[in-house]
Amino acid sequence: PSLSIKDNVIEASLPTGQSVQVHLYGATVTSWKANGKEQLFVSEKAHLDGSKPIRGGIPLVFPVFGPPPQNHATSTLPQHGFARNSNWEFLGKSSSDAPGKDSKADLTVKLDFGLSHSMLTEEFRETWPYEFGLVYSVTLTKDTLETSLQVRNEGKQNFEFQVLMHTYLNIADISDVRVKGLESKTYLDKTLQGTSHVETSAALPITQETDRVYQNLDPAVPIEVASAKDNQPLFSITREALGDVVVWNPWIEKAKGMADFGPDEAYKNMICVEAGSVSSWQTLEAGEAWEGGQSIKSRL
Ligand code: TA6
Repeated sequence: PSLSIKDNVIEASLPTGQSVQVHLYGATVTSWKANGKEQLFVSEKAHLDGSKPIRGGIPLVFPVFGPPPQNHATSTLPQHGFARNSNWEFLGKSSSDAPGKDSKADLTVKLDFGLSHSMLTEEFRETWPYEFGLVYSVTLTKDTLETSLQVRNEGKQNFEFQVLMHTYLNIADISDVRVKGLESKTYLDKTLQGTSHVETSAALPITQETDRVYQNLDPAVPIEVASAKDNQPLFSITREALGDVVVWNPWIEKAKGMADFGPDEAYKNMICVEAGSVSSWQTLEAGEAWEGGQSIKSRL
C-alpha cells in the first residue's frame, strides 16, 4: 500500500488499484476508487478549503444529528455537530499484507484520524465542554470501504452523543436504483414533519425529495442500493452498533437551494445512505468508550 500526505489531504492506495482520499478537515473521506471508478459523490461546488463542511464524500456527524434540540448540551452547536468542520490530525497508517499467500488477496490499508476537545476551536470548546477523544478509522480493501469511530470520555462528567456517517454514494441515475432491506421498518419522514411511518416496500424507489430516518434496524442485515435493471446490489452496507439508517435525496428544488450542491441536476447522481445512532442519545460515562462503524461493499 502506498500513502501520500499533501495539503492536509491523505491518500492511500492498494497494489490492486483501489484508493481512498481523506481531508484532515472533518476527517472527511472525499474519494473511494474501486475498479477505477469513483464510488462516492462530491458536489462540484463543494467547499474544500475548510470554510464549510464538504458537500459530499462521507461527512462525519458528531455529537448531534440534524438541528440540535433546545435545552440540551448540544443546543448551540451547528447542525450535525462540530466533527465535520474541525481540523483532525492524522494518527498513522497500518496495512495488513498476506506474506507468502497470494499477496494481493488480503491486502488492507487502515488510516487513523484523531480529534479531541483541546483541538476544537474556542467556540466549540465552550459550547460543548466535555473532555472527549475521537479516533476515526478508514479501512480500504479490494471491494469494501469501512469507517468506524471510537468515542472516549476522558473527563469526569457523563455526556450524551449521537453519531452518523453521512455517506454520499455515487450512482449513474437515481431512477435506476432501489433501496432494499428497509421493508417493515419504522421511519420518521422529515418531509412530512417528522411523522412516523412503516416501510412497505422491499425495493424502495426514490422519485422525490426523500429524507427518512429508519430506526432500530439489525445492523448486520445489509441495506442495499440495488440496480432496478438486474435487482443486484450496487452497494451493500452493514453496520456495527449503528441501529439507524437515514435515506436522503434532496431532489431538484432542495438541490437548487444548496449553494454548494452543483450542478443542480446532480441529485440524479447521488443517494445518501447514512449509518448512524441518531434516534436516541448514547450516554458515555466518565472513562468509558463506545465504538461503531459501517462497511460498504461495492459491486462496481
Ligand atoms: O441526512 C439528512 C439531512 O439531515 C437532511 O435533512 C439534510 O439537512 C442533509 O442532512 C444535509 O445537511 P447539511 O447540514 O449537510 O446541509
